[in-house]
Amino acid sequence: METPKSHPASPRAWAGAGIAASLAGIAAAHLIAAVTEPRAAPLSAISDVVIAAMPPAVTAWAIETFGTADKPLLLAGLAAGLIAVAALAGLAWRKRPPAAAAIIAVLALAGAGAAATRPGLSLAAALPSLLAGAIALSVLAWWSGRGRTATVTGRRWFLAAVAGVGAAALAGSLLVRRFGPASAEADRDALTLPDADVPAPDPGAADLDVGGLSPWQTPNADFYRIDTAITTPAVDVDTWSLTVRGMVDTERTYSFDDLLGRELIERDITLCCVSNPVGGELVGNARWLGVSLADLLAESGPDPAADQLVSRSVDGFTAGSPTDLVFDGRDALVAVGMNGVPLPVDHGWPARLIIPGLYGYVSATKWVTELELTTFGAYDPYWIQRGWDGPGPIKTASRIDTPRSKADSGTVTVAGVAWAQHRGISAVHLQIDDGEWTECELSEVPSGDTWRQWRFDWEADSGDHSLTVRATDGDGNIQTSDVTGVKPNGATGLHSIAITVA
Ligand SMILES: Nc1nc2c(c(=O)[nH]1)N[C@H]1C(S)=C(S)[C@@H](COP(=O)(O)O)O[C@H]1N2
Ligand SMILES: [Mo]
Repeated sequence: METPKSHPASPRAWAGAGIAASLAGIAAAHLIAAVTEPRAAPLSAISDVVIAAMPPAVTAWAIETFGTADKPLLLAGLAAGLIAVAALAGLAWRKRPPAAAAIIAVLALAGAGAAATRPGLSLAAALPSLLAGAIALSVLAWWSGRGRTATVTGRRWFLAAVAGVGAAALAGSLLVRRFGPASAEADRDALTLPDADVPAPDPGAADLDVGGLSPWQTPNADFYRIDTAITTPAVDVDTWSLTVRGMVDTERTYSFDDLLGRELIERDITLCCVSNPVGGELVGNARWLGVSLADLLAESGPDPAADQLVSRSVDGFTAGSPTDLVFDGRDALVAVGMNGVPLPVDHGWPARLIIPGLYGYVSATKWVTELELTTFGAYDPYWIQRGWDGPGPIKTASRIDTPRSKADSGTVTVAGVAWAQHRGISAVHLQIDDGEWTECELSEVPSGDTWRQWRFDWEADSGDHSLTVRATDGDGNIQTSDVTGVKPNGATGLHSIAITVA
């Protein structure tokens, strides 16, 4: 028998083989994860570990620089790094197969370890990454063995087939994520929410009729999202539960049906993010349906010395809220509905907290599964560990929605929204160029817990102008013009736009 010749493929083809092998493995893993546990997908699990381990300064920089594009960028960066390492592994296999196999094994184990150690995931979460490694190794083994005697065309076909299977698996995983059997979406679709026992008060004329102005009620599809997790949890509502524990007389656990069986309260409440820049969009107003958080906690007999309520999500996120605010009579809710439908999966299905007057990072835990009564001294929640301040009042804010940058001379309706949740908005003023502050018309609102629309009819002369808005909260305090960044407790400063009138 003839001894096999040295492998005829070019180094570039070897690198290509490494990339194709790894992509096929990862794509298959993402498909398996999509039908079983999306958070176990290797790229998702590794991203979550990177996010969790990121130094606070880097996290703050990423939020300031990229806003909510930070996560897609992280994923793209990881994917690029992976392609580079996969190409290297392919090249290395040419001369030293064991070393190359070791590189792939280390990557697979990293993904497996990351997935298995995610909060709420089990050892089984390691399987997709291990499968990815096995596929990549098998492809490279074929390439270096049988591929040696194959024709150039044969090898090309092989790589094309591997890449094709990988692309199909990747497309499949995206489709499954969107439409698939992921039971969370199906369970959610199957649920009809009971009617509210305590309906929301009539908001009155909450919408001023101005084109380009944010609607008073933000549609769910347009509602901003902030998640520390790269892949949002798909919670099984049948096994989900909410436990009240810590400094209480009796620990209690509630099923989803327990919540639906309680008195359901409907309230319009505006939620905003502490990392919303001046004039930013990380704020929205929704009609939430839920049970009273205070009543639920009271059933467990909380120790009055517990000054912090720590809420935990199935994904490991935690928030700490002051118990004196939870119990002061405001409409703090464990919400199950949003704008007339069950809580969307991305907004916390099956249940989340909403506490009017607090920023989301210290109150609005999505996919909430545990409520621990404790003290501020005893525990620092997620963002506090990363250098953000403990809960403080929401800063009075106002935003110009329309016009954007151009207008025709004549009457131009300037309009926007203003918010200072729980204190409410008592006035909004607009300044044109360096002129006087003039008072704007305000919409009606049902309570101080929602944002408020404002409008002003401006007789605009052609030329360049600047418009600046300023709100006054329900306590009579005027929004500060001092400029501060979002970290550590929310941005301040006035929203101003430059406009050219033709
Ligand atoms: N589990 C979980 N809950 C969370 C977060 C998160 O990252 N994970 N982000 C919080 C922050 S910072 C905000 S501003 C709100 C945003 O809620 P939304 O995504 O429904 O708009 O959710 C809060 N609850
Ligand atoms: Mo936030």
